[in-house]
Amino acid sequence: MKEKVVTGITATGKLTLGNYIGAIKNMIKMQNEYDMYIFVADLHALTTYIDPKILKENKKNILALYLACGLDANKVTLFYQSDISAHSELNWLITTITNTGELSRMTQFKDKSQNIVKQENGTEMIPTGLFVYPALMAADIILYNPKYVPVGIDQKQHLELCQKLVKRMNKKYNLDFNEPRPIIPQLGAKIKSLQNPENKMSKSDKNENASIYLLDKPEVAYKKIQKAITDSENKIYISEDKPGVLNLLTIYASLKNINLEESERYFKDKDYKELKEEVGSVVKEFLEQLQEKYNKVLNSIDEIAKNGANKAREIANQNLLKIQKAFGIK
Ligand code: AQP
Repeated sequence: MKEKVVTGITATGKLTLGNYIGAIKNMIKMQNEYDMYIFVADLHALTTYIDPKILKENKKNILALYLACGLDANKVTLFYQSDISAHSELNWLITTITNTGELSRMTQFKDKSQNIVKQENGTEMIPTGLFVYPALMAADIILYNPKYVPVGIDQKQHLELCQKLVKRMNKKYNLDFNEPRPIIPQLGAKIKSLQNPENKMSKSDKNENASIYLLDKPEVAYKKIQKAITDSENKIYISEDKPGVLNLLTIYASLKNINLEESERYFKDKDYKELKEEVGSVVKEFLEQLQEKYNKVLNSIDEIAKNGANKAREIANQNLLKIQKAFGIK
């Protein structure tokens, strides 16, 4: 029997090249070997005061992009998180075994709570949902009892907390759920912002030039690469001290399916102008092909989400019932 794998992407915005290289590409590589449950995390997106109309659009875009990038609905189970009510139900149970100290140590909470602040009657509001995000993420995972969870580096801390919570739940309630292990891509686990290469490329970055969106017009994406921040040395080699150059080398390597050293060798005698032109062309070509497929799959996503939810619901409900019985509420 194939090992189970669970993973998802939050519907907070338009997907970026970082989401593709750091997450989706890995899912595609794994889809023949594993029994994969891949969802669109729309409940998680609500932690950011998102406009309901935009959230609705994002959900569909992400599902269509999963398919356009190469996920095959006959091999993997694709669904919207909110279609399976077990996610919300288990979330509550998980919060009862999660400590506030653990949640307040999450770096994503610390970072995001500085940005996702709403002013109401002059008071700053940070949503409780943002604070308990890792508990919902743990529920998302536990419901399918996977062995592995593919994530980018930024989600590693949340996954470590999930392992801790599974251990705690198993011990306290005499259960035997797997402590899920992360699978982190060797290349591109943290694609950086084009405008501030110290930070990761993020779909909710306010600066449009910082991220390549998978649905950017290809020529716009090309221009963004030409504007990418590098440094003044004009020499191309791998170094953590040259995050802008390293980022472009990584993007090139990932889209060309070569390793970072090969990418470095290829650009060794070239200058930054040539680097940006070549990376820009590769990105442009990638987006052209992707968007052609995207337009073809748009009509099929509702049916795919419905079938995926039916399959996911069955497993999720079975595991939820097992946990509810152990907790003493069923
Ligand atoms: N820049 C990145 N490089 C590599 N991997 C990345 N991921 C996200 N950005 C990069 C990986 O994509 C998966 C889905 O992420 P998510 O959308 O659920 O949450 P996130 O990590 O918070 O992604 P964003 O784009 O930064 O979203 P916002 O702006 O909403 O916070 C994860 O595996 C993540 O590691």
